Amino acid sequence: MIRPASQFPEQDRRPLSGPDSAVAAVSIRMAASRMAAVRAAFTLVELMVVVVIVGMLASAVLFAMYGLLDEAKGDRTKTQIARIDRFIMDRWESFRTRQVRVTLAAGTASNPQVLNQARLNAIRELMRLELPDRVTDVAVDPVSGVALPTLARGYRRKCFLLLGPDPSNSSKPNYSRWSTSHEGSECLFLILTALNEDGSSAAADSLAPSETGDTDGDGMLEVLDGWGKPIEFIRWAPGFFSDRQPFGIVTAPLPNPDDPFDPARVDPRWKNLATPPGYCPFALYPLIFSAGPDGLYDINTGTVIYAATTPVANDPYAFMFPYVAGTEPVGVSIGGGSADNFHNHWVEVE
Ligand SMILES: [Ca+2]
Ligand SMILES: [Ca+2]
Ligand SMILES: [Ca+2]
Repeated sequence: MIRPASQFPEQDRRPLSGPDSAVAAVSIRMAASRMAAVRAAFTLVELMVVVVIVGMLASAVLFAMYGLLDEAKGDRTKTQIARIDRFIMDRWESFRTRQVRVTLAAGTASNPQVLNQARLNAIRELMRLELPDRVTDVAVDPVSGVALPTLARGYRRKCFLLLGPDPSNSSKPNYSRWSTSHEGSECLFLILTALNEDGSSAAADSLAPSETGDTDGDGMLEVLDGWGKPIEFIRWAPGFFSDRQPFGIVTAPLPNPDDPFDPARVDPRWKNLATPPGYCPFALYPLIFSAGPDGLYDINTGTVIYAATTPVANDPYAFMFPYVAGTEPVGVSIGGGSADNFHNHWVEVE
């Protein structure tokens, strides 16, 4: 219990004076000084703790924001790929029922086998020309006897606008300016921005300005993912194993699905299954892929010139088997960087 000052004895309430008061003053100053020193040290520690905590919080927030940003880029890329996949697959499906006019060489017997082979060759050539994935698919004329299709003529006109005329042939685009880096994405841009016969654009309306750019500076535009890297395109990727192409190399006709464009099984490999390196021509689906968060593709896009492949021109399975160093099949993974890629063989179409 605290007593009021009036309850203390008289001598206790008298003010200090003389030597007593000087000693008391010094004691009070020393105590205050000690208190101040203690207080100063405490403030510094406090400050350091606060700095550390703020630093940790800032890192955590930045890390979380970076993760969210990366996730948003991934989501945008998946949506883009799903959208492009729908467009490309519609066109791909149309080749099943595509009418083609084939011209047999003089003196060739016209039997079903020959006609089916001629039709398959023509369909594959039209796929190369209308779904190009490399410079030579656009630049090299048909070799199977089909006429250059309207879409391919449109691609060449756009190349002419973007690349200018060839110095040695002013009616042709200057393909020497078109670098092979990101050529799949550059072809994808041509496909998506092609005009239909009625003048409407095919898929360009759904491409935002931020989705296109020329990252390699060759004049040809690419389709860009959420990270600003080109989304690549491979029309035939026999080396790519996925949900859509699960079996890869097989030497028995089943259970993998056949090439849907060759129902009569006229591809030369069907005659040679028992003899290595025989294998079944299996269904191939266009591959549309982003490098993903790590920016690495690690997918072999090859150096195939399809108009000159064997055993037949425009062979979708070029270099498939046996594997030869330097000519691995198109679509095969060539490094761990392919693991985080986004692509249309697994992306859920929403
Ligand atoms: Ca290029
Ligand atoms: Ca380019
Ligand atoms: Ca990657």
